Amino acid sequence: MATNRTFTMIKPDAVAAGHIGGILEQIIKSGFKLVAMKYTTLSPEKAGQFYEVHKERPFYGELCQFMSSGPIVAAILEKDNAIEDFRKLIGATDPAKAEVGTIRQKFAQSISANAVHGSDSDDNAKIEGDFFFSAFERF
Ligand code: YYY
Ligand code: MG
Repeated sequence: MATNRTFTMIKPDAVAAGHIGGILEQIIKSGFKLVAMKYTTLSPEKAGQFYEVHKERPFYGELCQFMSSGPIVAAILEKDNAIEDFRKLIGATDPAKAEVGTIRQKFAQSISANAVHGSDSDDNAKIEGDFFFSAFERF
């Protein structure tokens, strides 16, 4: 069954570049409601667990190192058609290929330092939200 929630992170590159406010503003103005949010860090081990599905891919080591290089913002978001609409809002993985006006086109630096995460399915949104938030930390 399709749910109306997705999970996002503002990644270390965008936090370091001062884009938390700009990115959250665009997310909220696009109709997403905050269900849960925290400013936190990922250890390399935690990043490795979060991105376990990518462990055979060549960029996995670099990805885990990057994701643990500085603070992040993790959040659960709610909107009708959340997964698809949020993927559209953030744009392609590679910001050079992202549509004009998308969050990655505006705020990302490269395919690896690409400003934001967005879940790719309802199942993963649930798994990823549960990775960061306990039941009493969300609405
Ligand atoms: O879902 P999305 O973040 O758009 O891309 P994925 O294919 O799931 O890859 C996860 C993450 O890995 C991506 O956001 C940046 C990094 N990455 C990379 O560093 N180099 C690649 N060629 C592909 C992905
Ligand atoms: Mg993905």
